[in-house]
Amino acid sequence: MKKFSYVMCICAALISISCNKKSDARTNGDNPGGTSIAVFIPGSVSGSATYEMLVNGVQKAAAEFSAANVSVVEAGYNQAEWESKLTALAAVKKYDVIISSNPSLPSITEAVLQKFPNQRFILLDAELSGNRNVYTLRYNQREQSYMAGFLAALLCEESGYNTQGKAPKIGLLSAQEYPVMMNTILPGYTEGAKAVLQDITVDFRVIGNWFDAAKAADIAGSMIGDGAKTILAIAGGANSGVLKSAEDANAYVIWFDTNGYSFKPGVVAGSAVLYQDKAAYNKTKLFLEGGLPFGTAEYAGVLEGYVDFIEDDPDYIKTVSDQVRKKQSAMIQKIKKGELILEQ
Ligand code: RBF
Repeated sequence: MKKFSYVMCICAALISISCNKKSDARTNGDNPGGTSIAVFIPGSVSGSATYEMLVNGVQKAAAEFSAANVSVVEAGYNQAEWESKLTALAAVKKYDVIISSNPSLPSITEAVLQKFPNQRFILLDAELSGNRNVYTLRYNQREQSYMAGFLAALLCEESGYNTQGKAPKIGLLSAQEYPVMMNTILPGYTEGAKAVLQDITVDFRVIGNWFDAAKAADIAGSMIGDGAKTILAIAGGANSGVLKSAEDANAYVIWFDTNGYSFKPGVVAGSAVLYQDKAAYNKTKLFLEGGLPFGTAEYAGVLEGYVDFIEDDPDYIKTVSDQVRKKQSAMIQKIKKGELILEQ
């Protein structure tokens, strides 16, 4: 009898472990008993800061769990192929979760879920609520772009444009037009700039893809020639072309998403960043522990520690005058203290 209850106890414990495991991650043939994660890159990892951070964060979290493995799948730059590639990934029914990033993923994911309703997704830099198998995290990009625009206008003001009889102007060069760009980033950048110089204008131009550095260099050169001496570059792999033109013409570039000062010291004058590596790590870890709230759409900004402006980099201190850095810093402190609220 004693032996029987002992065996029953062990059986109950094993069933409980296997149930817990199941509620967290389904098992599969390639990784029996483990958790398989696919990172779906809508584009290419190299040169795209948000994707590099995504891969690093997921891999770091998975490394802490011996039974977790990660496959990175690059879908390339042809956006027309993303839905079929994501569908194919779900169709193998091998991955406990597919993790991806960019604001176009929610609608593609919804289409995939029509065919594979049990596939789970973690989407960063994206928003979709109310789907039981999808978790999303969106960043406060009004704050991020406001900080970039504020600095761009301070640099414009310092350049003495008004003593040369010129109108104040800054630039934003984007790879493509997309809703977050048009409804949040461009307005946030303009708003930050106008907080410094009310009559400033933003020269907004579009490349048409996320990889053509030569085209980006041509357009940036033309923007600088037209009077925009500071350009915010949001073009992934094409950003290197903006750096090249700015260096040739003694202009400045504001970097977005990651710390970019070292890419061209003296040219990159600001870095308004997202800590997507931290988000990818935290959310993957939570998933592996079974605690990620699928079905919810979270939102994080400066106060939550996911959006920031890098002020302590030696190249920032060398490139930007004391006077401009002090004004930029005072604005950042207002956001950090909750005195300047930039809700999205
Ligand atoms: N950002 C990149 O750095 N590289 C990319 O290849 C890239 N592709 C994108 C494709 C689409 C359809 C959309 C909507 C955004 C893309 N982004 C890309 C932008 C990224 O999600 C984010 O908005 C910007 O990096 C600014 O934070």
